[in-house]
Amino acid sequence: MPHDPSFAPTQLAARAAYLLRGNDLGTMTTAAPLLYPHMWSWDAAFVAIGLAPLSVERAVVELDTLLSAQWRNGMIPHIVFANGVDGYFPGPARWACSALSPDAPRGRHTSGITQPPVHAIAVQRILDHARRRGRSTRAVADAFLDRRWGDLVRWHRWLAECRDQRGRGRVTLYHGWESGMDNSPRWDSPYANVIPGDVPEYQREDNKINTDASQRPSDMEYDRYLWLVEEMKAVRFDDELLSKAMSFAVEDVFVSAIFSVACQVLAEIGEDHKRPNADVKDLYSWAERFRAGVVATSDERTGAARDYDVRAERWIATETVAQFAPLLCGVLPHDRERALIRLLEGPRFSGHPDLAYALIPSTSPVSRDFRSREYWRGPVWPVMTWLFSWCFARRGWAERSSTLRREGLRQASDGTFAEYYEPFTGEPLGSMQQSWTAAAVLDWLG
Ligand code: 9WN
Repeated sequence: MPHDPSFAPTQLAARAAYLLRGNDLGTMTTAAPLLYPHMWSWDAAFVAIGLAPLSVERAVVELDTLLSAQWRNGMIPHIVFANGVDGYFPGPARWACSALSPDAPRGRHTSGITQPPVHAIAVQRILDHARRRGRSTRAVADAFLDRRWGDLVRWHRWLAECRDQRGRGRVTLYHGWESGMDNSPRWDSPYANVIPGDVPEYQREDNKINTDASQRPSDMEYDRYLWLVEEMKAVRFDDELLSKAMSFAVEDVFVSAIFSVACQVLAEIGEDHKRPNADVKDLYSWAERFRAGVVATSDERTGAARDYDVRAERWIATETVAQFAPLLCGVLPHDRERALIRLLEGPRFSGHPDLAYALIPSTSPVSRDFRSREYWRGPVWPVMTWLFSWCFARRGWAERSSTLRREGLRQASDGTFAEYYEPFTGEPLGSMQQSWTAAAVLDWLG
């Protein structure tokens, strides 16, 4: 049974704000208090989106902290470690980035991989909120853009050049963690070809905090995750060498769609704020190239998008949320788009009759890969609901967007701010008090 809404919107917003304050270490917000006690890249962008209605100034600080850990080659790392905080594995010692890579930042510990590029969306939300505030707040947002424009373009250039070396219009990932959907069935077949060699001994921390094994990736999965880290360290995280050395290499259609949207958003910001023409032109051209890259993966009849396994030279078709990537960036011919929307809203996804809320499960409940409690293999992730609802609003689909918002808020009204939810019972799972869940609520109620 779905939860009875226990919190009214104003109470819920107040609790969400209180949560973000509680997870705030000063200049960074942890992704969650116990399970994730550091800053994660795409979490930080969503957190900034949630902070913007509360304080544009604090939202700017969040992105500044993240960008101050940007690598010299332009990569935004997937984790920026909080100084002196333990409790997460793999931590800075295991990654050893600054010892191995000349590109790693000096005064900050980070991981050596990346995450989905949603940051331009956060910049846009910050600028939008600033416009409605007084002169001094607007000045803070403008100064941020002056200060960080070059870094944001470098970030996008790194993705377009170093992570699409063959110019296919799709972002290549070398670790499932880079997709943000760590153990999605999307990666089962590429991971089957990752044969862990000599993985130095390790102790997981995550399963000491979340002790229900049915909610987290398995030990076998972790061996592979850690082996890929060793493969990266062996080539010192070098962009050129990674493309040859890694036993896991996939073109991620969902990240590619996000990247296309983010390039478009940043280009529009650049135009509005009179940034260099050459940057704006590059951003528009990447937006276009990655849109085309996404459409090229889509099934002619259903519109469903696929990932590509670079190592096995094979398309990966799975019934996951990533199938809907083309709906984010808008590329499909009309009929195909209609078919894909029908798939999204039909019984294989958000229209499944047994769902507690009409939301998009990470994996289709009718797929044989579906596991109702297991991380990215089935549960509904509120942050995904936010992303789809924002993209749909941008595409002019007001009703579709507000349905997701309404259902997302109904789900969140239990007040747990869970990382993910069981799709049929609405049971909150994973970490509670997850920052990006609170951020989604704040934006929706903002
Ligand atoms: C590994 C922080 C992150 C999210 C990811 C989510 C999870 C980490 C983990 O937590 O991943 O990066 O330890 O499981 O999959 O999307 O950014 O919230």
